[in-house]
Amino acid sequence: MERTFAILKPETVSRRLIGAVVKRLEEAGFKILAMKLIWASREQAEKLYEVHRGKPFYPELIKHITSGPIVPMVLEAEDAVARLRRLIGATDPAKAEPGTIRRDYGISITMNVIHAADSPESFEREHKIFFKPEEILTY
Ligand code: FUP
Repeated sequence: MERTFAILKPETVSRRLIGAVVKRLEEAGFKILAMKLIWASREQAEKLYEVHRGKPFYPELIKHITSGPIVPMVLEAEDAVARLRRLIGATDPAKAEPGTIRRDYGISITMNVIHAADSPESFEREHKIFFKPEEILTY
């Protein structure tokens, strides 16, 4: 079993789509090992998006992810990283495959519903920004 990391973004929480998206994740076979509602600090946001620092869209990215509560989560499934990336679809909702979460609920490239780790290494780095080891439940 593999683990991955996801974040339901502020527009997903404010549009009351937490349940709809979590339902899609559960129906796809992902097991939730950790999940909470938090308001990310600027420090957490800058760590999460450190690879994008200096890019033209970086300020907007930081502003958006800290604009309201978010739901970070640790998920488990066979081949979890790749499977979640397929399930959410391309970064730009307009270019995402029909039936993907971003295609169905996305508003724009910044407001694209959900963040997901793009590799096992990203999972390792990213989930630690939001969770202590004891918050990840084994069951
Ligand atoms: P993804 O892994 O699919 O979330 O995409 P990236 O890591 O490439 O981008 C991270 C976030 O940056 C995206 F959620 C949206 C934002 N972004 C832009 O706003 N403009 C771009 O051109 C690329 C990314």
